[in-house]
Amino acid sequence: MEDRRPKLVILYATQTGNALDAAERAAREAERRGCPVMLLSIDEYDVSSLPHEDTIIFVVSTTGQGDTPDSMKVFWKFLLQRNLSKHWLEGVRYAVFGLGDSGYQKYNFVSKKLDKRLSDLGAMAIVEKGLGDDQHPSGYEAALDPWMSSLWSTLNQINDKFFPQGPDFLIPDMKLIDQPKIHITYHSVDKVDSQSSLNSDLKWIEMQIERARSMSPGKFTHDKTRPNCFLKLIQNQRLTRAECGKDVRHFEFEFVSSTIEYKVGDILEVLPSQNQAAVDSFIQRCNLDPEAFITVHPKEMNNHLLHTRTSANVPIKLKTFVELTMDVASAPPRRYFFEVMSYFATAPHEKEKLQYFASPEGRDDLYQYNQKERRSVLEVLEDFPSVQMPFEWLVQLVPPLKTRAFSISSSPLAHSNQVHLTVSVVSWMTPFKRKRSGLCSTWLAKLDPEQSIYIPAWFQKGTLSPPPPSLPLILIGPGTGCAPFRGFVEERAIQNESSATAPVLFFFGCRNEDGDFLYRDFWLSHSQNGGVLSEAKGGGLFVAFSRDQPQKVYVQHKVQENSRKIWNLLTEGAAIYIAGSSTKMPSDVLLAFEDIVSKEGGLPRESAVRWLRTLEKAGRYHVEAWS
Ligand code: 2AM
Repeated sequence: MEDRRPKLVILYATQTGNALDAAERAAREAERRGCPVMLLSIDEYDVSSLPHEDTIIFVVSTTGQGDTPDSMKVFWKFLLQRNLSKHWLEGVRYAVFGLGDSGYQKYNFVSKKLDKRLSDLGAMAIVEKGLGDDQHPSGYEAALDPWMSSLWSTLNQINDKFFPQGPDFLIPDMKLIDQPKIHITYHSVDKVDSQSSLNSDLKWIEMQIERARSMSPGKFTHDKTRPNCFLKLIQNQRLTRAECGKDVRHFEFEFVSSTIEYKVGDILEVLPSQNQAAVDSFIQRCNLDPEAFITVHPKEMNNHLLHTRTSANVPIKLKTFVELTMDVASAPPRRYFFEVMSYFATAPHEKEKLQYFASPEGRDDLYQYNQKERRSVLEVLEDFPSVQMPFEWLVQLVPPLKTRAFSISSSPLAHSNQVHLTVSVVSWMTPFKRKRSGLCSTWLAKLDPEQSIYIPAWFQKGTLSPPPPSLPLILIGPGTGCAPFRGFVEERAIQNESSATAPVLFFFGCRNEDGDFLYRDFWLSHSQNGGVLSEAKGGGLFVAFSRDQPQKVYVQHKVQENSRKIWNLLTEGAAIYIAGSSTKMPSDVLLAFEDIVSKEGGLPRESAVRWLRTLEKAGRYHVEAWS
């Protein structure tokens, strides 16, 4: 018999995976209420079919400085077309949930503008848009839970066929719906051994690159000039003194295979390796056979969500699969992991605790236990010893091992066969004083160039587009924010050998002159003897040492002190580039520029704000911030 129930279409646009998690949760909750769901990444949806939808749910995140995720760009461009009539989406019902960070100026910008545009095109919002906030003590889920419950009851009012047994009815036995979506085949060792080449490390790493590539579909496909590659580490040098409390490293890598083209301001993504002991403990804890040969596939071939959990078509050792694809000792698992664990717990008190964690009432406690304390999968499993999860579930739910992105700090003109990174080795204390450290930076910092280490990596276009030599530059890069500007200055210095280049002002900030003045000699040498940052060339180097005196001095203070110089350069057509690891820094620096434009340009504040916005639209105000 034909299923006449309406199907709920859920589209998500994600950059880091959080919007995907939220969308998957909404899909699961709808399915458990008996409603069929079609869950798609927004770039897999044909936007021209929007007017034919009945009800459509959007879960979208805002990235960087108010940007749409990469996967949403085509969809958004289509929706912005001027020739779409204001009746185009009449009769279509929709709901929007946004994920953002209120620490940023353009908080949840994408969900807000999507909501407005859908409504301008005649669609009708069925619930008020939900705004998830990373800054909330229990994360975006604090807003997701109430938004979803109002969504279910509204959908039920609109059409009671959505939920045949009402919005509060849940299919009781999760097994009815929740079967792992992964299939694992175990291969006999004899057969595998005959294909000896499969055992080579290189094959495994290639597979891993393919896996990471599939994690961001579209990102890699068309850009032939920035291929993925292996890099050989040739230098690992600490740039900071131990007393300053920071460990920032300079890494140099050599291209192994072909020459690779990249540009200053580009990004390098690096795939970290996991701690062997942690991988072994995980395998032991889960009673797995590390030597078994497996292939892993999603049960539904077109389930792209699970591509990240798929092995190549060749059998791979279980241990290698875990090591290369499953983040067992660094990333905290999602809420759904706890829910599935509760199903497999055999000790009653563990089951009860896990069920509480997975319930709306337990959400805040789970957030503290899991996200704030950054408990890894391995630690969580050790806390609940009665849980024995089948490997299929683990493969599906353990967070995938992800690549990490860094701003490139070299110019290809200065180092034809190399790429350099400037990396802060991340470590912090959780509220319960547990020391945590960043997986990739800690791993990189321990690598020894003598040991001929090859790492899988690939190049991405950065948001800081490379400036032509004739463009005057105002660069603001405190801390590791100086990374791309080291590349800019190296490049300018070489260009300057053949013909005169436009002036460059560079503002750097660090804690102490003696402690963490990154690349001190480099900047100083370029600011002397007619270098590109020298006064003789119309340039300048300005450094704010925040902790060398009782009151804080930051880059924005140095910017303000040089307001006349900056204004003159801006009127000559200069571009502003800002990079750094602080959430607040870019907005504080923007305020300083507003002051300058207002003061030196004699403009009221609002006009100064507009002036800078025009600068941004003209491609002369760039920001790259990371946390
Ligand atoms: P602090 O750690 O002493 O506060 C690089 O991290 C430099 O950026 C440090 O000197 C740091 O100072 C400074 N910094 C921290 N917050 C900032 C902000 N909002 N604006 C500009 N610089 C900031």
